[in-house]
Amino acid sequence: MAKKKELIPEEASCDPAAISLIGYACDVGINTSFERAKDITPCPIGAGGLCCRNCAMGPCRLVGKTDRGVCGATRETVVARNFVRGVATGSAAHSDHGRDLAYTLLEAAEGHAPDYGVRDPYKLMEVAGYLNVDTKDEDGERRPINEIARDVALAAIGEFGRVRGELLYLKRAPQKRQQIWHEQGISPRSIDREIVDLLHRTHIGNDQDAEHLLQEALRCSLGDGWGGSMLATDISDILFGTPAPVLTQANLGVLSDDEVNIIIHGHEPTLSEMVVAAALDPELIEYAKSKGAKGINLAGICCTANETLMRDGIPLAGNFLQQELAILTGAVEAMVVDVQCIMQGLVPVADKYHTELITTSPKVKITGATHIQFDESRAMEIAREIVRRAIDHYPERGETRIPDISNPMVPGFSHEYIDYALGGFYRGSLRPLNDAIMAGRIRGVVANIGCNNARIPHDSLHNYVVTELIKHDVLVVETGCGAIASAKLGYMTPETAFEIAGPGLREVCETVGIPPVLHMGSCVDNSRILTVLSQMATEGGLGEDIADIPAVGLAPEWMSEKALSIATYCVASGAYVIMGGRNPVSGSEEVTRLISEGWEEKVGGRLEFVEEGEEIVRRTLAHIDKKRAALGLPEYDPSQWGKSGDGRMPELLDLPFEERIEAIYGS
Ligand code: SF4
Ligand code: MSK
Repeated sequence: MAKKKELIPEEASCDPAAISLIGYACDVGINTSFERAKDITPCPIGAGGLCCRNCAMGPCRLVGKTDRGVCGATRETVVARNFVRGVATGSAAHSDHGRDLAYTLLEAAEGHAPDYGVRDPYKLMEVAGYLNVDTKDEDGERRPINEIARDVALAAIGEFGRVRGELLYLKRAPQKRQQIWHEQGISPRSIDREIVDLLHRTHIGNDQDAEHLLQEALRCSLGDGWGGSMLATDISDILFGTPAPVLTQANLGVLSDDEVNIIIHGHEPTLSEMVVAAALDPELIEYAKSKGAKGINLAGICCTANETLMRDGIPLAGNFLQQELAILTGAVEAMVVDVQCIMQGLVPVADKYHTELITTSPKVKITGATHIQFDESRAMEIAREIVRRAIDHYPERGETRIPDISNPMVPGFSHEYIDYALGGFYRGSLRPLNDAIMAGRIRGVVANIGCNNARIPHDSLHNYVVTELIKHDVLVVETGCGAIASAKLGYMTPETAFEIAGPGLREVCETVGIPPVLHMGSCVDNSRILTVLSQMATEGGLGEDIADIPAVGLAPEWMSEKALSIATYCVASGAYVIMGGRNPVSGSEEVTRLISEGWEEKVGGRLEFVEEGEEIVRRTLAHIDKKRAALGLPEYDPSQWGKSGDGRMPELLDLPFEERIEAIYGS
């Protein structure tokens, strides 16, 4: 019998906190996703998209001489159908998240959810404008906030099942982009309709033309990016506040040895914001003390973490592949989860400790976990109950092994804050960013987003590409688990710019006081990136469309179907997107061509799958330089920059006067 492969922690992750706990799990024989990824060999047929199980005559595995399924479906059709099903599911997940937030706003506005309210009235007014909601009455007087909030919520909910026309938010895109969508016939008619339409097409006996299937995937994904996700972001800001920078910490070292630790995990901020409030309740803090703890400590995993991090500074415990590891510290009293990216593997790990895994969404139950269903009308009461349960577990805590590893970070770069940082309160603008790109101080912009994937050493590709890009003067904006990887690496403080960033990027970061890697939020907040790109395109100097900007989207460690939807709507918005890991359409050269060259001809963006980090960086920089050249911008030349800026002061002050002048102005 073949000897079982051994899991080497240093090969499974490049995060020292994760490595120490993977090693511990191996020592004590606790099964984690790292171990399972080693033990399960992915099916190569399914991995390339060549296995169809869309009807009971299959599954049909189109390999070797088999080039058609029982129904006659070709490889192209099967591969495309599998891909677009992923896009539809990802789009549904994001968009349903947005719908739930719209219902929370409605409940709050109508007085049925007394623990919620409008925390950012300015954002409410802005969103009212996009959704054609009047903010003034017939006499020109401002309508009551709750009335506006109710109408905004109803208008948002209406976008999911819009009866005629197209999504209202599409008009937030540059004119040229809207025109391309109209010409291609891919402007989404409603959010739900495009998801249903796309799924319908994949049923046996429907759309059997790969290009046609992929065309509807573009439309469906736009309903996510410029619909469900954008609404989720906007309504979260209205309810919980628009993010602005805060100082906090990232990695498992944020767990506390002498406080009750509660981890919030998933994606929706609705309950977690209440848990944040409950954890500050003096009565509950006293209760924790009565059980021998010094207090209550909250930390987050995945995108619920990103939501509460940006608004409240709640520290990050880690990203997707660290969820089981957090429990392995032995220091977590409760892990409270809502929706998406929650591993069923948490249950057997939690069973080995005193940790209670609590599911809260009506959509998510996990066998073996406690279910406390969330209800907006009793939000605070439920949050308090959860915190109390966590406190009750504290006396059961045994030995702990919290890695003493965390890094400071500054998250909270909403597009509103970036405007403010660059232009001030009265003249908020992206002009300085456009100018820096036009001058070549910033070579271009990369959005590095997406998950971890147990098939790729944890965080390794995120860390590699981000390091290389900022070294080459590329400003990086991030969301999701990619953002958490950079935060753990310490790249999300302005000081990093002094150490790693290229000379031009460093000068810009020093002047504005921002890190070279900006945390822009959770998975749904990729819509913030779309907003920034649209503003850059309309600001002037970088063309007139998102496709003209020297920018690239990356998801080097993607794993979820939401990532497929994000990638597709970024492409449909004009971006070049590179995803790491295996190509899920590798089973068909034609489909691989259709999503790259084919989509580029139609919408200006293209999607490629590239496994090696070096090649991802090479293609990214080549694309940025190509776009710079097309705009007639000067060639990237780092030797021009770095002669100013605070970062050089210590070095310059050490030089004799003449040499200092020469260093600054040249000889
Ligand atoms: Fe096979 Fe066609 Fe059924 Fe797919 S739809 S399982 S290819 S018979
Ligand atoms: S949580 S979708 S693993 S980014 Fe948004 Fe992370 Fe990917 Fe989930």
